[in-house]
Amino acid sequence: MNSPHAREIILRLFQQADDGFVSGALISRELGVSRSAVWKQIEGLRHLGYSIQAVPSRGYRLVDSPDILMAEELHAGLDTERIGRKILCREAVDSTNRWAYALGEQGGEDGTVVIADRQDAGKGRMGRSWESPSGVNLYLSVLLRPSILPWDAPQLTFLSAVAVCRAIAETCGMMARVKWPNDILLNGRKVAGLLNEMSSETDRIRFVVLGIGVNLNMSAEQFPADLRYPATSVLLETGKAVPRAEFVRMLLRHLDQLYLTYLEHGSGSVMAAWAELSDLVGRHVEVDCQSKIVAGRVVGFGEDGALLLECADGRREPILAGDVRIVEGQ
Ligand code: BT5
Repeated sequence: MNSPHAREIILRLFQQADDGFVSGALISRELGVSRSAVWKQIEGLRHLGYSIQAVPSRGYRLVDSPDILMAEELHAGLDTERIGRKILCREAVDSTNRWAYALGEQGGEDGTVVIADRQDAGKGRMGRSWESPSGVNLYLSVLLRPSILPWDAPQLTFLSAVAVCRAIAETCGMMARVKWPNDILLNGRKVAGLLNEMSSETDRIRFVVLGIGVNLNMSAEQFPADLRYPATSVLLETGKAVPRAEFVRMLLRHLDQLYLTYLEHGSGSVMAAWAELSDLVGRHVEVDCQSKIVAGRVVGFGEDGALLLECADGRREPILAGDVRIVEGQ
């Protein structure tokens, strides 16, 4: 048995142990290897930073886990149906979206999740970049192959947004808000960004990549000075560090549930959950659509995810993409 698979089994046994102890005999039975091979696997886990106590006649006990993102550990506690059946983790990549896109082109399966500890060229929208230091945050992309039409793909951004807000709420009890189309704000500051990319033919999606970046434990000094909007991390808002592996599992569970609902019942309930997390309705905004700036009052969101604006002349304009700025004092 290869080491990653053996480690996944051992970590799962630790999670299932009532009193925390797992006997060497049980591990050796589950892995189908000798007791000395079990000891080697335990040493391998210790080498990765796991603190494991060995007590004669009781077995092994997991005392502490390192804050690393390792596919085996993520898998060990995951019970999702579609998302995360396959998880790949790397220490550093240019961009997890680029990695997932390449997997998509090579025929990678629906629900594959890729995660990096650090990105050297993390991507934002419209050629912008995403600051991605190591050891503190989450940079994750999901490869999906939904049978939906290409023009419905923007709806998937709302799905990731709701999943991120739910995972943050579950982690720290604070309700994050969404800012159309792809920002997640905590106490009014950007804590996460989403970037979806798609490969399609005229009326068929080949695959979609959902890119999710969440600032979990980033310190104030790690943010660049020239950010477009005020930014923050969960740690900065709550004073408490977030165990990253636990956060990933929560996020994947929410994504999975929302994705299954979306595939079965369409975008309605996802859009409704998203709209509840938004505080834009009724606000006066200016939207920079690159080719033009449109000003108006937000009256709602279309089924396709468009922002619906009522302009000064009473005309209603749906906007599919752009940067929103709230105009104060109106
Ligand atoms: C986004 O773009 O918000 C989408 C970010 C998506 C990042 C994820 S990480 C995993 C996956 N793989 C990738 O390569 N990307 C995705 P946008 O709305 O364009 O915001 C980018 C702007 O936010 C930048 O120009 C900065 O001003 C600011 N920014 C950069 N890094 C940030 C950070 N870590 N936290 C908050 N703001 C940041």
